[in-house]
Amino acid sequence: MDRRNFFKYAGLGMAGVAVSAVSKVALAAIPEIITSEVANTQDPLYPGTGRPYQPVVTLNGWSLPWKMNNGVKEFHLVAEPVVREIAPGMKANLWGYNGQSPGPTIEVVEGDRVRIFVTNRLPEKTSVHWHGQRLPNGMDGVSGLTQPAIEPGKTFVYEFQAKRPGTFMYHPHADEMLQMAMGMMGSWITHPKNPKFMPVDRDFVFLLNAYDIEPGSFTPKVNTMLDFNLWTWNSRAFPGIDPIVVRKDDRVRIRVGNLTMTNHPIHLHGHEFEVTGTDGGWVPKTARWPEVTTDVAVGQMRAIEFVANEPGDWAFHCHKSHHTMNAMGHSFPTMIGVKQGDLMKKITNLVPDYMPMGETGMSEMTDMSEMMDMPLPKNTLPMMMGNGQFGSLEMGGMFTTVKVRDGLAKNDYKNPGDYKNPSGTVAHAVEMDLTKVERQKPHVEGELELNVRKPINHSGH
Ligand SMILES: [Cu+2]
Repeated sequence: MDRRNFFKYAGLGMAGVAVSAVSKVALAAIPEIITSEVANTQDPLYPGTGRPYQPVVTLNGWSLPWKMNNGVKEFHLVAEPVVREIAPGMKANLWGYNGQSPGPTIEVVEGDRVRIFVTNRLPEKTSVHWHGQRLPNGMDGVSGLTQPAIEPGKTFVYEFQAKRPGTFMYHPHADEMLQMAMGMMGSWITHPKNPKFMPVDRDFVFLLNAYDIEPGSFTPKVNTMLDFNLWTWNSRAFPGIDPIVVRKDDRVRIRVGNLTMTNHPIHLHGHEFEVTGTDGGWVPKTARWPEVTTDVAVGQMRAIEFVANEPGDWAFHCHKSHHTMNAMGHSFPTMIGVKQGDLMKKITNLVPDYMPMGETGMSEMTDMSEMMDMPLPKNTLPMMMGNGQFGSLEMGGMFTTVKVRDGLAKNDYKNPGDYKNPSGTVAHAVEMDLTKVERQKPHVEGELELNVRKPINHSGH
C-alpha cells in the first residue's frame, strides 16, 4: 500500500494511526513506518491491494498496512520502547512494535510472497521469530541459530512465502524471556487463498500476555517466572479490554494466542463454540466437538467459532479466577468469618497502615476502594474493578464481554452500551417469609493469633 492509499484507509476508521517522520532518503526503498498511539480496537483493514480476504479485528489493536512491491507484500516492523495504558489509571513502560504492545497484526493471504523489514530501536539486540510458519530455516528468526541478532539501530529483512493459512504469532527469539516480559509480540493471520473457505461474519484476534509490575512502578519485572500480577489480553486488563461486539446470528471467530508462562482456560457464557483452528491448521468438521471452555496452553493458538444467537452481554474470560483479578494483593490472609469488630481502630493506633479486610468476603475490598477508605498506591489498578448496569463486576484482568445485538450494521464494532433485558428475564429478589438466616459457627481452635499484614506488601505474587 502506498501513502496515498494509506490515507484513504485513514478516512475509513483507522483514526489514531499515523505515519511517523522517517528520513525518506535513508529509507527510500523500504515501506514507511506506520505507528499507532491509541489502544482501542480499530476497524478492520480492508485490503486495497493484493488478493481479497475477509480481514480480522484486533482486540485493542490494529492491522499493519503494507506496500506492494513487484508482487511482494512489504511490511515494516519497528521494535521500540513504548508507553502503554494497561487500563484507565495505569500506564506501563513496555517494549513493542510500531508504537504498540502487542505490535500490529500482520494479515496476508496464503501463497503471498512477504517481505518484512525489522528495525531495532531497542537498547539491545533482537530478532523476530514467525511462530508456526513454514519457511526457510534462515528466516525463522532464532538469533545465533538461524541468523545473527539484529543489533540496535540496524534493520534486517525477512522474506518468505506464507504457505499455510491459519493463525500465527510473532515474537523475539533473542533475550526472549526479557523481551516477551516487556511486551514484544504480535499476531499474524494468513487468510485462505479462497475467501469462501470457512467464512465468518466477524473475526477477532488477540494474544494472552502477562506482566509483573509492582504497584507504584511502571516497568515490568522481567525475571518473573510464574507470579505475574497483571493478566492481560493484548496488554490490556479489564475494564481496559474492549467488548467483542457482534450482530445477532453472526458467525463469529475468535483467535487467541498464548504468550504467557501458563495455560488459560478461555470461557464463553451463553453459547457453545467449536475449536476450528490450532497452530497446526484448520480442524476438519468431523474432528470438532462443542465446548464452552477451551484451554490455551503456552505457545498455542486456538480459533473458536460460534453462532451468536443469544442477545445479551455475555461474559468472556479466563476461568483461572486469579487471572480475573488485578495487581492488588493475592497474598492476603483469608479473613472470612474472622470477627474484627473495633479491632481495626485499636490496631491503627499502633500500626497506622494496618487494614483489616475480607471479613465477609472480598467484595468489601471493592466497596472500600470506592468509598476511598483504601487509597491505592500510584499507578496500579484495584484488584477487582469494572462496573455493569447492575453494580460492580468484581473482575479485572483477562475479562471482557461478548455483546450480541440485533440490527447492527455489518461493520459496526462500536460498543452498543448495556444490554436491555426483556422484562421478566433478570434474576431478582423475591419477598418470602423465611426464618432468620442461620449460619454455622466456624470452628476455632485455641486462641486467635494476630499477624499484622499490610495490604501494600506485594511480594510473592
Ligand atoms: Cu488465565
